[in-house]
Amino acid sequence: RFIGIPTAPPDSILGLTEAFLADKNPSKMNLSVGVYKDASGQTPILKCVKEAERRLIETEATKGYLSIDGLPDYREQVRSLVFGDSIDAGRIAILQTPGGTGALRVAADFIVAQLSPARIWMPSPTWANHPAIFAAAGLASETYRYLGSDRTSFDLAGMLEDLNQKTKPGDAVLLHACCHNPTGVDPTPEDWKAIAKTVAERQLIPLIDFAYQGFGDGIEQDKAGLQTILEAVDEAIVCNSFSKNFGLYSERVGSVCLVAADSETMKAAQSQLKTIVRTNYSNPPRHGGAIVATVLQDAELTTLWKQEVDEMRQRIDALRQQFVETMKTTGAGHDFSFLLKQKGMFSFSGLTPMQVDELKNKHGIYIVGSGRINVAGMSEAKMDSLCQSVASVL
Ligand code: PLP
Ligand code: TYF
Repeated sequence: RFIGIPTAPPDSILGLTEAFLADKNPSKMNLSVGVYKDASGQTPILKCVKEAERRLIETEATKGYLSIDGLPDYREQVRSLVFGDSIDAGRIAILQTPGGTGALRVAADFIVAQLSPARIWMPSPTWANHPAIFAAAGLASETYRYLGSDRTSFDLAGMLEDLNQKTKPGDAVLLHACCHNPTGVDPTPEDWKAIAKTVAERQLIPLIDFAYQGFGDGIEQDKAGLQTILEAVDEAIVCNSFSKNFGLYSERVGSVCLVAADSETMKAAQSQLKTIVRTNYSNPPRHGGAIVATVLQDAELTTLWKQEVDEMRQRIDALRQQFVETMKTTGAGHDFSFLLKQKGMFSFSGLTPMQVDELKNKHGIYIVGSGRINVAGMSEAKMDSLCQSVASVL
């Protein structure tokens, strides 16, 4: 019977947007969910995407099913964008998935089906959906230390100690390729070398979540950590997403990429990944993948895309600076300059759950309970009022 089914708790991040929409405060601000907004507060459709869509409308000849692993042109572009020529294409299986979330779920199902009794080690903290996805797939998860006790720096020593002392060979380890969600705290290139060495020595399988390529230091630069890992190991899984860097949030486009030691192993693993997709959503949606492929196959549109990603990243950096500077003028006496070192959309502000609650209830400012602020949701025009509100709860 349906009667008696208990109500599930709302998503800790998306649930806040529901509350935000219902809030009648005229000066409300949503700095919770990780969505980019421009100066007018809109989440724009990129110009390169609009142009690709215009071309697709003219040329698209069918809405027939895609194959289980998606559009071949899309997969080839993902390979080139994420891996370049550093790895033999015959070792990489790529499947187009419904967003990065779809990729993570396929990866988790694959680990459970083929690598049991593996566990996955996640950074503490991590995106709240990570443990939820792994639990839904039946994949046991554990955490390793990531954020330092000062809440603003990376605890490399803690991470390595946990991986060295607690993991078993064959366990998976979740790594954020760049723009760590929720902290914005990323390893340095030197840190990545030490992480790669430990991952290889402990015979761990890296599951690299690459949802923010281009939002850290740049499209090419943001691959550095992933490349260091792939130089050290011969097996890995990479989950990428085009939600943020193409602004294709609702089109649901990403991919799960499996790197194997040789092409025979890759083909066997690929067949298993396809089985998982077949029994889940059958095959991916076409439109988002077709847009990404159209842009990345065209030199002019690719140039435009890179400019648009650079613009988004530079705007976020500018907002970070403006926030730090404006906070200084409030007289709150709290230095936020650690935000300037953080990468991507998010920053861990250090605000406590009580301060977060007060911001919401008194000022209509919504940030995630952990104190995570979506910097990409701030605006130049509302910066003063945001900083006054933050100062008043400090
Ligand atoms: N991984 C991380 C770390 C994320 O923050 C997100 C955010 O949305 C995703 C994966 C999934 O992205 P998508 O919206 O493409 O499913
Ligand atoms: O962390 C974020 O805000 C983004 C968006 O269940 C998101 O990754 C948040 C929650 C969720 C799905 C996407």
